[in-house]
Amino acid sequence: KILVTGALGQIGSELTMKLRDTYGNDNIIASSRRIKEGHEKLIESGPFEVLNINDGKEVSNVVRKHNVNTIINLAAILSAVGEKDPLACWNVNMNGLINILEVGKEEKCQVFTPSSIAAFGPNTPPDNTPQDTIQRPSTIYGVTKVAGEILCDYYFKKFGVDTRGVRFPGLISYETLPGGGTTDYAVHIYYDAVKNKEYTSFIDKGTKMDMMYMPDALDAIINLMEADPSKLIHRNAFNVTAMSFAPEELADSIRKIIPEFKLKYDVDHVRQAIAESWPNSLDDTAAREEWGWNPKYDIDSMTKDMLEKLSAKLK
Ligand code: VAH
Repeated sequence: KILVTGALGQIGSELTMKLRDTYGNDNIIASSRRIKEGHEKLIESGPFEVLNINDGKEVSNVVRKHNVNTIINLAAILSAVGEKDPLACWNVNMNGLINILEVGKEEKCQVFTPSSIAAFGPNTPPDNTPQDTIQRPSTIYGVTKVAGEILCDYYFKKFGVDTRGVRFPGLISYETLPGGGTTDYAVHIYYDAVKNKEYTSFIDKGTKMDMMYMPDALDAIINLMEADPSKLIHRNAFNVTAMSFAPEELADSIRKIIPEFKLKYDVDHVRQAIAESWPNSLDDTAAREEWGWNPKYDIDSMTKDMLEKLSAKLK
């Protein structure tokens, strides 16, 4: 049985439905700190628990109640929101995580926790960033991602908990909006392209960041969790990426379908500074070699699918 925390978030809402399709509705327990409207179909399609991962007893109760043997811990506060409330970010991303790892140890669960390109900082080599390199992030979110990677490796080495993770780039999807990150511009641009044929970006021209379409992100989680552990040299966390672009390159891709699309800029200096502290492109060779990572979507196939799905959704 698989427990998904943060199951109503940008990744969790789609992962839960894909896992239910793959492994059967009753084998996937979705959980969230609170019920949010717009997720009725997910909540009704299988077991759902209101769960605050900062309450270790609650986590243990849910895991034992449902005989959970795999925990996918997606509950987190992201980069931009984290900078507004660093203590809340630390509390959810670290105190919540160690509760998950402690229960994983006690109940012998496999544990997946996503890291992020945010785990790198301004003095990390920015182009083709290596799997193993310096990690001195300059956001509290990034601090929790590096600390989380090291904590997950510790629980593997010290207690044998089967912990695994990937460093996600910006994730683009049309089901659930992202929860306050820096790469969110690459999602909002598509909504505005469909609604207004123009978008004002809070990230500046020329700012390259790694990105990935959600279907590839979901496959990454499932394929890593199903990978043969004897082949894993790394565990927390693998560089994974599918593409890297700056806002004007995304606008070019959109204009192949909406020729009159206009991109404007109104730079948000907080999120611009965060974006500039992150890599321009990642080297994901280790993920490809150790568990067969191989993304399917590039910028144009993602744009085609996003615009089709959003045109239907926003009609
Ligand atoms: C954020 N979407 O912007 C998240 C992610 C790599 C970016 O961690 O904070």
